[in-house]
Amino acid sequence: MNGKTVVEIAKEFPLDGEIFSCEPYGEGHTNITYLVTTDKKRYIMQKMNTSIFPDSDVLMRNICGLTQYLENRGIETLHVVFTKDGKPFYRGEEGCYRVYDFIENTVVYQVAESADVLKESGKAFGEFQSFLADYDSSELVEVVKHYHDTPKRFRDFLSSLNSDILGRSINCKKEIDFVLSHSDTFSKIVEGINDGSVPIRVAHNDTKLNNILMDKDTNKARAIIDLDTVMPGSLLFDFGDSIRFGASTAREDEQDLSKVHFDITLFQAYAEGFCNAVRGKITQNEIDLLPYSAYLMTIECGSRFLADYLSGDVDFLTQYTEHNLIRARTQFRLAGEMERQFDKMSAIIDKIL
Ligand code: ADP
Ligand code: GN1
Ligand code: MG
Repeated sequence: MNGKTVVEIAKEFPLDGEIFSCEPYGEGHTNITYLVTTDKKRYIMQKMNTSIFPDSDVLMRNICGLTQYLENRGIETLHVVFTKDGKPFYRGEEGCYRVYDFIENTVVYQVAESADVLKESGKAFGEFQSFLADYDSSELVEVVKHYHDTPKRFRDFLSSLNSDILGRSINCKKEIDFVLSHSDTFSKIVEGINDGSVPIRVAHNDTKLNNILMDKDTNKARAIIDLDTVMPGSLLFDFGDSIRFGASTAREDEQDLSKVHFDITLFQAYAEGFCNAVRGKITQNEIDLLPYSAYLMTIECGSRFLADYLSGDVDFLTQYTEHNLIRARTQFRLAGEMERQFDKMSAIIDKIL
């Protein structure tokens, strides 16, 4: 492709020092992330995913507003580096690129190494909910409509299945059946939002454990990142998605399913952190739906992975052909185990709140 190299693009930003490397970094599924190292500082540069977030201007306006708001309140957050000509991102024939300061001395977990790590992340995501409670949501544009509209995600799944453009459905009959046989359980939260029984709040909407940076020395939460999807939503999406990813004994793309289990101790740890942070603000109806939200977010994400596998891997970044199918399998395994432990989850929540 013609156009600038990633190093040349990085030079569009007023970085401190001379660039000596620009390498792929991290395990996000959406944006293409690079670690840019100069002789003085480190930065994160991202090729923004303009197929999922087509309006980069609006997206970056959301992020700048939000990070400014958090920074003004002394909360550590992403710091956007503007281009040399004063723009929040670079746009060229190569695509759209943005730069953040690298938040140093932090770690990101792809799997919860201990219950304490998960409890700490629960506390941080719960507090994030509270910090944003007063954020003027008219400042936030809904950059992706129907993001956690699970019945719509199901319809999208059906259309990928019907098209089956690569003939991959033959490889995943069991997984397809799992989604189809659970489709009557998908609408509870969206219905609650529509009838007003589930309040709309500013939510992060993508609260997996690798979207939070923890301090290397203390293991305390430092910053919540990946703010692309911060939009009006439900607290239940945030709780549920964290459980989906964090209360698993294995990575999201573990190929050996015998290693993948929903761990009720990890659930309890996250629930304690999160619920204590939203105590007094969460409504009884939300409390009652917390266990279901974990199950729903897990099955929703599994259906999205499977739909993307059927559609030829267009939404999620993948490293190999079956990657999305492998991810879908872990999600369905977890969702199945959650279904069988609903009562235990409810008892834990009742005890905390
Ligand atoms: P995606 O939207 O593709 O998930 P993220 O914004 O989550 O991309 O970034 C991918 C990974 O890059 C994160 O999981 C984290 O490891 C790392 N990362 C992103 N931003 C920063 C930052 N400002 N400082 C340190 N690490 C970061
Ligand atoms: C994506 O971008 P990332 O990796 O943090 C996805 C989430 C999914 C998640 C599954 C914008 O998150 O919705 O839950 O993968 N983000 C987007 O791991 O679609
Ligand atoms: Mg991410």
